[in-house]
Amino acid sequence: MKKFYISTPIYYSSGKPHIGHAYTTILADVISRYKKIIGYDTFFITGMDEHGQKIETIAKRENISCQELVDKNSLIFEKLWKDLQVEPNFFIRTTNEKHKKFVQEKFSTLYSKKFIYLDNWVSLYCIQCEEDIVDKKVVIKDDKKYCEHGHEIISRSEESYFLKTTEFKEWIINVLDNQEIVIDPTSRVLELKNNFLNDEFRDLSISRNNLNWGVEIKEDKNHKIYVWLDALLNYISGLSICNDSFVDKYWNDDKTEIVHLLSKEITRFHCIYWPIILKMLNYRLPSKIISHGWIITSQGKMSKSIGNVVDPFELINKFGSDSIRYYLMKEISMINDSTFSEDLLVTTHNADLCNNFGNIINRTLGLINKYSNETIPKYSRTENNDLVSFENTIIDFTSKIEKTINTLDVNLIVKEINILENNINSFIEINKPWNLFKENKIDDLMYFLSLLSNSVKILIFYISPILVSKSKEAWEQFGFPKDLFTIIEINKFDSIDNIKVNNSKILFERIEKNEN
Ligand code: ME8
Repeated sequence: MKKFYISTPIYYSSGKPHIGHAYTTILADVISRYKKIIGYDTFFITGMDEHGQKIETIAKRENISCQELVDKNSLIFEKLWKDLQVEPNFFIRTTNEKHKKFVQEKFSTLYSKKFIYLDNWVSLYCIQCEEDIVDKKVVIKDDKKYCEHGHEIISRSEESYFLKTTEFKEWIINVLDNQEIVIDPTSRVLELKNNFLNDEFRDLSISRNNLNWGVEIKEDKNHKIYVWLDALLNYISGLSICNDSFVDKYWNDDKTEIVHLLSKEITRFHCIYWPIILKMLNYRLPSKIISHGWIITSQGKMSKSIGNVVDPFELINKFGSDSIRYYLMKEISMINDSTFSEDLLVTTHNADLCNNFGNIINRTLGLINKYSNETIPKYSRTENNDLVSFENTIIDFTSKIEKTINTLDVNLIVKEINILENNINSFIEINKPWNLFKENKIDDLMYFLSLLSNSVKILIFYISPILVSKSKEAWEQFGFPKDLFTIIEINKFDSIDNIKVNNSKILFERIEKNEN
């Protein structure tokens, strides 16, 4: 069986999740579900990045322990995934004892291989971003120094362990140039080379000696491992925590397709440092890194001080998880920044889900009830060219959609599903079953209903990774058995012969736009 492993970034436990976290995680969930329905053995991981100075500072401010803070926030993230029907195979937390041990072991390996050395670290540092800021990127305002995201930065000088990343500079440039890891969109490669793999590229500082809340270095108890080495290793430690054989199965096997999903601000850690760490540890490289754009709002980047942070829990209460999933997968570009719009979410819900998908289900069930005694007719071809040509349209769709799924371009998958829906609507309008009935062309009418039911079966199957709960409801309304829900069965036109359909119920209620 072909294998597929997909990860999201592990999110900082310092705050609550917003729509950006929801977007990446839904996207990973959707891609993983798509791969699964076309026959892959998939593993999907997400989780929490729970160490570092930011956590320490916030815990102190809230007068609770760091552990209490990360426990509290990780529950909120987990609840969000449940409410959004995101179902990871594993939810990793970097405070997990087995993860910490894994990180310590890998540090020791790197240390014994002499990829790590102790030196003095002098740098400008952003605690919010947990990263060093090179001089070029410092923004000075009113005599204070800020990073490009507007956080105030500090100067620090302390002893630190460093990873000899500079030794691998030429190697990583070659990896990126030769697409040994496919970076999507490819334009990010040039950005990485221009902005980071230049004369200012330095060895990576991987420890702090003034931090309490971090993984202890066994070789030197005065130091804690600095967040990025700890965090990046989750992609392998998570597998090993889950099952002893999973590192071999989902990582070490060259045939496993490994995909990391993240957005542009942390591309450098995933596309430069992570491959170098893997190389130093003799692990294979990921197959693809998808670095999507940001969700912004009409007032610009989301920020607490502007008060424009979009809360996914509020959206779930208003619209339900399927509509949010669908809107995000259709309207948020996987490449460029996109503006979040609640107005567009409502429009998409009404137009695509009520008037189109929901209506197709309702209409098809209505036609079966009216003309075929609530039973899907037996699949039997007639000479009617319009009907035969629609059968070919469906076959074309199923062969094409599998290729599109393998590109992992969810925007494109939704486009193809929308085309299928339009074809189904035109099929009804052009062939007018009510006329076939009036003209007593019963064989054509039965063939029409069989094709229509098959096309809807295929539509429900291929929309199911996005509309997780409504697709189940639609499947049940048709009375399709559960064991038909496989890529092999879905392509057989006679698999739903003589199935008695259930009553149709409205799947999506229209939402009135809030005019304020
Ligand atoms: O960076 N639009 O965690 P983080 C789209 N712990 N996606 C967004 C977004 C937005 N406006 N804002 C955040 C970290 N995201 C580290 C990662 S991984 C080894 C360690 C998503 O909580 C996007 O996927 O800041 C981004 O990369 C991630 O959340 C950053 O989450």
